Amino acid sequence: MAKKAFITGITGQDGSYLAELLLGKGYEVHGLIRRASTFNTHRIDHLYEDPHEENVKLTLHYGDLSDGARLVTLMDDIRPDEVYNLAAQSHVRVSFDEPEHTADTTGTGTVRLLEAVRQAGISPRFYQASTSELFGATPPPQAEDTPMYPRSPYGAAKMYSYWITKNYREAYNLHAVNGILFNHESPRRGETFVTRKITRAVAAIKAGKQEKLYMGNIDSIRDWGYAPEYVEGMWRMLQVDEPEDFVLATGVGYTVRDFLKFAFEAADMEWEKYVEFDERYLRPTEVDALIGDPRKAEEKLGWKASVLTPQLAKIMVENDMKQTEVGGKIWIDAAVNGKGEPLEGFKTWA
Ligand code: NDP
Ligand code: GDR
Repeated sequence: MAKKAFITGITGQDGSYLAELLLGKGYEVHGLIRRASTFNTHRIDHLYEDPHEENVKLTLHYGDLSDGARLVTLMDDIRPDEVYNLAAQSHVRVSFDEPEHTADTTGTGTVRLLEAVRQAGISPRFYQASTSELFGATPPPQAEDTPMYPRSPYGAAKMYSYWITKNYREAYNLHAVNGILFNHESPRRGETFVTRKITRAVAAIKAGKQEKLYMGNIDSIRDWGYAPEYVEGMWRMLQVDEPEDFVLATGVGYTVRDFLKFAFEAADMEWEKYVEFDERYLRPTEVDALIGDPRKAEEKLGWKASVLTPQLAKIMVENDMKQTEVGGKIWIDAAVNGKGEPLEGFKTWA
């Protein structure tokens, strides 16, 4: 019997790669999607299977983390072996504009899903998408035992999810783990996160379609890895028999300014000629520096990031330049390894 996985946030960056990875491993994958007035499944359209066919491996279910009753029904019907809770209002800057909504989705949403698992009387392995934003004001390097000090409504909501996941592990013996993931990016990254905003602008400027790029704080330091490798780490965390929390990171930090340099250089341009400051992208409280210590994941999971930030910037710029060439049509990248070869284990498509 194929293992069954349930993924919230399957339409997001990580959810789409995770679905590919699990389908490649032979799982039956179930994903939660939100009803919207326009299609929101472009990151997973290449994985779509006609539900009228036999042996369908990917099934999408309407629902929302704000709707607990729906989550109970889904857990009871699907009875998954593994649950990955990736859904969230995941934008830190936006969380200052919408703190209550962020608390409801990114915080309370997690306990709704944990409760749904408990009420359905099932005991799947449970992955919670925790974040380096939990460390916030605590200086790097940051590891699993570093004191946490979130600096945004998003970070505070994720803090609740982190602790409620641990609590369900201790209180109900649920096999629940927190993956404390540092920033990870890809050609599928949402367009308003800093890396993708930069690489899309590089492609548009190169093509003569844009003149300037307006940025906020370019002194902050982040540890940017490559998303397909991080979803592989999520899966590995759930294969360990003892549930434990893990940091995933490259272990190397760069400033936003460095990322600008890498991205513009990938298109033979100098960033200083195009970038201007706009205070609207500043945050009321900033997280100055995040650099992870991934040694525990390497020792216990055999996981190590192979794509570092300079190469990541190049992968993203190349993909955005291709997208610009094809007139902004949806162009789904394949997951590759540090040498640009197809990453093992992911479902491939025609
Ligand atoms: P995205 O923003 O790309 O995806 C978020 C997903 O959550 C989308 O599928 C979105 O659906 C869904 N979603 C949002 N609100 C709800 C809701 N109320 N009910 C159901 N689904 C909802 O995030 P990423 O893929 O980048 O990140 C995945 C998870 O990992 C998030 O929880 C994020 O906070 C966390 N994380 C991300 C890191 C990163 O660097 N990428 C680092 C550490 C943690 P829709 O498509 O309809 O909007
Ligand atoms: P982050 O990612 O807040 O780290 O959260 P983001 O890419 O939004 O910001 C990174 C850094 O860049 C600075 N910055 C700008 N950011 C954006 N978005 N737009 C700008 O114009 C800009 N100019 C400068 C920011 O101030 C910040 O310092 C991401 C999300 O994926 C979270 O869900 C996840 O938990 C963390 O990474 C780890």
